[in-house]
This record gives sequence, C-alpha cells and structure tokens, in this order.
Amino acid sequence: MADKPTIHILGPGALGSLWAAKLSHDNEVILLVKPDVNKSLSPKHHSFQFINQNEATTITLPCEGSSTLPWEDGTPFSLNDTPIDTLLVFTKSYDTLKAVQQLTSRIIPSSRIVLFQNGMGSQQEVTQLLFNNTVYAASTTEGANRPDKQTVIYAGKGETWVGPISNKQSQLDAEKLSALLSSSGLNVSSSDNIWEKLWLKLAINCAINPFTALLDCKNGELIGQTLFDSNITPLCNELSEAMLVNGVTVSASELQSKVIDVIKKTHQNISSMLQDVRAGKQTEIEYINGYIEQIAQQNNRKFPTNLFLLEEVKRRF
Ligand code: KPL
Repeated sequence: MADKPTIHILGPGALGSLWAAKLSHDNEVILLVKPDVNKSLSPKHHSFQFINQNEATTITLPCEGSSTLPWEDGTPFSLNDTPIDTLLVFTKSYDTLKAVQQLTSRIIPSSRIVLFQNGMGSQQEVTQLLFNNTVYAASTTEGANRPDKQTVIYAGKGETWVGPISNKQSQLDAEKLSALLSSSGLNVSSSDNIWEKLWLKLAINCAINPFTALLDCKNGELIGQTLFDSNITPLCNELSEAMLVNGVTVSASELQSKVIDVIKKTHQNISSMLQDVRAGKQTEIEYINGYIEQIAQQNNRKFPTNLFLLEEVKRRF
C-alpha cells in the first residue's frame, strides 16, 4: 500500500485546525506549533474537539516545533530536521515571514509551500525568501472559529482557490496540489490567476474590516452608519485605481456592489479585524489598508480615504 502523503500545518489556529482535521482522514498531518502552545500537554501531540454541524469529534495530531525556542517549561526543543514535503501556512500575515524563516533548514527545493494569509505583502515576502521553491497562495471563504485552544468550530462552508505565485511549477504540479487539498473533502479549485483572487479579497477586506473595527459592529451592521455610508464610494474608487495599477480591472461601482454583497452574505460575521481588536491582538491592518497605502506611495498617488482608515485603526488599536 502506498504511504499517505505527509502535510505539515504551520499556525494551527481556527482555519489551520479546520484543514488539519479535514485532511487527516486521508493524509499524515503534522502540526507545527510554537513551544508554548501545548505547555500542559505532551509536546508530541495536540488534541482538540472539532465541531461540525453540532457533531463533536476528538482529533489528535502529532506536533513538531515550529521554532528553535525551548518549550515553556524550559525543555529544549530539538527542531526536527527531516525535510518538509507540503507546508500549509496559516499564521497571521505579520508573523508569516519569521515563522517560515524558522523552518528554512527543513525546506528543500522540492518542498511546496501554500500560503493562506489575509491581505497582501506576506506572499511577496515569502516568495523572496524561498526563491528556489514552489510557492502557492490560497484564497478561501471557509469559516472557522476557535473559542478556546481545545475547540474548533466549523462555522460556514466556503470555497478555496489555490494557484502558483512563484515561477517554479508546472500546471501539472498545481493540479496535483489542488487534488491533495481536495482530499480534505473541502471545495478546492486550482486557479491560474490567484493574484486576481487575492486582490479582490484584499479590496473587500479593505472595505469591510477597518469599518467594523472602528464601529465595533458585525459586518451586517455597517450599512446605514454614517462612517461607512459616507466613505464607501470614495474608498471603492481608490481601491479600483490601486487594483488597476496592479493589472486587475474591476470598476469602482462593480467593487462596491461586491462589497455590499459580501456584507449581506456575512451579515452575522464578526470580521477578523474586529475579532483581533476584541481579543487585544495586533490587527492585520498593515497588510490590508497599509498595503494599499504602499501602492499609493510607490506610484505617486493619493488614496486619502484609505489612508484615513489606516491611520484611525492604527491610532485606536
Ligand atoms: O474575510 C473577511 C474577514 O473578516 O477578514 C470578511 C470577508 C470581511 C468576512 O468577515
């Protein structure tokens, strides 16, 4: 019998754990964790309750260290040095480069890396670091949350697109990867223009996340609030211009309709940025509206509405 493929998962938060649980049926899944994640458990395994449509399953997966730091109890962590075949990365965008850098001794030219980060900027940082590797990005609308470290709730079925962002792979490699990810049972398609998907997701995040953080409200509660109503049209104009500079053509009015559509479809959601604010965590604003401000500066343009939102979020949180 052929060996099961081995998949390493870096950053097993809500989404990482969802993929880990789903992929573990047909694959050997190994979690890469920071030494302090399992302080009260054996560092060799991590268990969590996976709740899917009110049905709870206990998932226990092997762990390896994702960094050279010792475990919290002081036990030195010998970073396993066996090469990684497939690495799925679910860290926050601002942690991604550092987290991947910690693993470079295990990344060999045939390792494939799949980035699931929000926003834009971390993908470029990783492709520059791993210029010899096959790097892919994924854009997903799957919903999961983790009320505590031992519980993961599969909150909403979505879709995932995956495609190459470095120049090293063939179409066949991309299809093989998509088949591997589909073994999770989740809805996965390969995309030959993943940048376009990432740009659209970025623009939608720019137009929803900072407002929800500033207004402390669910996505569905944005429409009708002055801050949102008076800024959404100029913001969509700026985002459409930033996309055009990067070769993605979506008119401002088309973008605004897409934003309103996502708000309606996710009306009960607490955006990822508001979740971070409420949890007292760093937000991903620098990789969302901050990335658009970088585009403005690099191209001698002014995106004042975007800059206002960026500065307000940075000032308040
Ligand atoms: O992706 C999202 C996020 O919260 O980051 C949206 C689309 C805004 C849905 O909540």
